[in-house]
Amino acid sequence: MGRLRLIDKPECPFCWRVRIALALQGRPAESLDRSDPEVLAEWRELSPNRTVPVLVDEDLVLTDSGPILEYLAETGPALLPDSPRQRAKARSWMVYGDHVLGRCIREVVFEKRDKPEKEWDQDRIREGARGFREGLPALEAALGEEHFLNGSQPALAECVLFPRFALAWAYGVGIPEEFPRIRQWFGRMAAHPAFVSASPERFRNLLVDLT
Ligand SMILES: N[C@@H](CCC(=O)N[C@@H](CS)C(=O)NCC(=O)O)C(=O)O
Repeated sequence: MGRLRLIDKPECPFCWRVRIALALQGRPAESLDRSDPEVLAEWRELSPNRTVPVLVDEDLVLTDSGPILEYLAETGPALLPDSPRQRAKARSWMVYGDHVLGRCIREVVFEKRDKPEKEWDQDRIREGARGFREGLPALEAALGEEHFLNGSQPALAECVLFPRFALAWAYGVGIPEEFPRIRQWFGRMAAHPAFVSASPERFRNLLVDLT
């Protein structure tokens, strides 16, 4: 396998999860910011579904973070456990990350991101934050005594979930005190070198403040 290239957008949670996976695997990859005009032209040629991330491995071009993460897991270490039961569980957490947490927190991010505060739709923000928090008891219960969802090391589920929590936190939706295991788990990731290096620059300083 040659050097991987990732067509990337720093704060996109789908790109962010791929960067974490690459960092956890210790796999060198070139991150190409899609906003660069040359990269944009290449992305238009390579991405039939017009989304980032796109992973290029020599003549193999993969679009969508789902297949990209599966490919990384099948061709490198650290992302998926050996047991089929545990693998299926990790994939279930990915769906939870997108359908429960992601769907709610994007409402908050989209509402706040490009508007002055006085124009924010507070109902939309409240509703997004409420939905996000309603999703947390299931994760709190699953974390148990282990440091991470799949044991002592972070893996695929954390790649997907961490950006959702980091974005939530940066946009004013923290983890309430009634979820101590999630708070500790998030803190462990925020201090982990792979998660720090994969985070957008603006977030790196915030994460340092947190730990
Ligand atoms: N299901 C896709 C979703 C990717 C996605 O929606 N990416 C957004 C950025 S966060 C995107 O490319 N939007 C269109 C654009 O930025 O031009 C995946 O998992 O990769």
